[in-house]
Amino acid sequence: DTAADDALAQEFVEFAIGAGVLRFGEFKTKAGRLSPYFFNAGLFDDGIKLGRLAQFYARRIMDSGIEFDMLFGPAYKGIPLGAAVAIELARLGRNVPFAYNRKEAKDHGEGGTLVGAPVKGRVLIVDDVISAGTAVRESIGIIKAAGATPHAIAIALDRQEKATENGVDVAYSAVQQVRDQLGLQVCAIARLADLLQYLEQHGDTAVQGRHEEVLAYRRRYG
Ligand code: OMP
Repeated sequence: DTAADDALAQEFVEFAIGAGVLRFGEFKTKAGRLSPYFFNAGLFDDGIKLGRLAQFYARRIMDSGIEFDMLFGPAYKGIPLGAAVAIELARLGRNVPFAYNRKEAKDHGEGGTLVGAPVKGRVLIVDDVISAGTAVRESIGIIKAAGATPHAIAIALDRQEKATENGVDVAYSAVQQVRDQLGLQVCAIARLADLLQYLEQHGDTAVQGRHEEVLAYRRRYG
């Protein structure tokens, strides 16, 4: 990690907490883990917040040096994310095709489950969060079925948790699995480690006491 990476991650954590997107309490994750924090990307819910979010993604994507031919936003949360990132990348001079999927196949009109640009070449998935790695495996399946190459994934938050296989926790992290077994590059705006750093340094504020809870969660599922 470079210092510049770190500064962007800290800025992002502050933005997400300030926007009420990153919250503390008791939440059940998709993998059934009881988490003291939750990141709800659906709460980037106005033009300024979405635009700022897209700037964070675009900077991370450009700085990562990942090569890709198009963007794919998986339904539902990835659709506005992918669209916002496509607009921001174009604003920065990199206009790339964008596609997304429907959850239900349409039997009239254009038909099928894919919408937008033809899904081909090296695809960069734009999604919200990786926890145990189920969602990303679904996206990979959709892209492969379309005959394209799932090449990389950009997410806002890497929760740095153990992957699951058939519902059972395994020894390696979900992101390690995506990188090493599925062969995708991963770029995250922030990771659990960045959240922990933020909580440690802002223990006298509205996030007082959260550091210990999140640390305990990492000990169990990280
Ligand atoms: P995995 O499929 O386990 O990697 O979980 C990722 C998905 O969980 C995301 O795409 C979200 O739908 C959801 N999620 C969040 O949005 N924010 C969180 O902080 C945690 C989760 C989660 O359920 O694990």
